Amino acid sequence: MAKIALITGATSGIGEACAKMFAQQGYHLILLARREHLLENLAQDLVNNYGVEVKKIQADVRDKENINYVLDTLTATWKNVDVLINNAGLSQGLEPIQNGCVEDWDTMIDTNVKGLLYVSKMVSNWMVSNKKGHIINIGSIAAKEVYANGAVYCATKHAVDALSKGMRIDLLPHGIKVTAIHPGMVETQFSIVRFKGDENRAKKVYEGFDPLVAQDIADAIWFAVSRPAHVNIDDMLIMPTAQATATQVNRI
Ligand code: NDP
Ligand code: 8X3
Repeated sequence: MAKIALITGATSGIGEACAKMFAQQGYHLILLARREHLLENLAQDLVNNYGVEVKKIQADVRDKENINYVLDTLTATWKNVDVLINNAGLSQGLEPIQNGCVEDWDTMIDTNVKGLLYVSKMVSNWMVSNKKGHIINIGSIAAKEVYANGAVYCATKHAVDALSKGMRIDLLPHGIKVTAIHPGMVETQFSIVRFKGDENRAKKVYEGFDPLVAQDIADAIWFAVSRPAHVNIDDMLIMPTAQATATQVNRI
């Protein structure tokens, strides 16, 4: 029977690259995100090109009741999830703490921390019952370092780092793997979202060097998932060659 991966934030960037990678490997997929037309297009593409089954869930990870409902009402077959990729996340704004927008803080904390928890609670219970599973949490270099004007985003990713360690301890008796993947700068829609649609400002973030691309992160995730049963990759920090720290980038 084919394995199943549930990917949050599957409609662009790292999540979309993971969906394609896992489909190539023959996984059936549960794809969760808010933008329905992108989910629909991606699902069609994966079904047509890889012959896998795809369950689309149009949902916002911040909506606790709805997340519980849409996941709980999946059939027993779809609840047989082998791999959960907690990828849905975002940054909003880039300001010093005293000028920060409280609504942006709520959005980041509710999505990156609470949303990840809501999905993880449901799926980890299935994994415990099924006596198998692998949870991949997408952290960031911002989980390891703090940079100017990014305190709240960095705090949410530090939380993902702590949650990954805690999940690994709590799920240890159940044989469930937990891996944290921490990328440096990846050119996706991330900066467009951070700068609220200002594409010119977003483009400048990646000028003068080769940033990571989403496929680089999907490759790393697949490496972690494809290790033998007795091996777990706890934590991986993946940077562009031209990036030494969160803020030091060798631009030409
Ligand atoms: P993108 O903006 O390209 O993708 C983000 C994805 O998350 C989209 O599919 C979006 O879908 C989904 N998403 C956002 N909010 C929600 C929500 N409330 N509910 C459900 N889905 C949501 O960015 P990336 O691919 O770069 O980001 C993926 C992850 O990687 C994030 O956790 C990010 O913090 C992390 N990361 C990114 C780095 C980078 O430099 N790009 C570096 C390090 C980590 P939709 O809008 O359809 O809901
Ligand atoms: C996203 C990348 O550079 O803003 O986690 O920390 S960065």
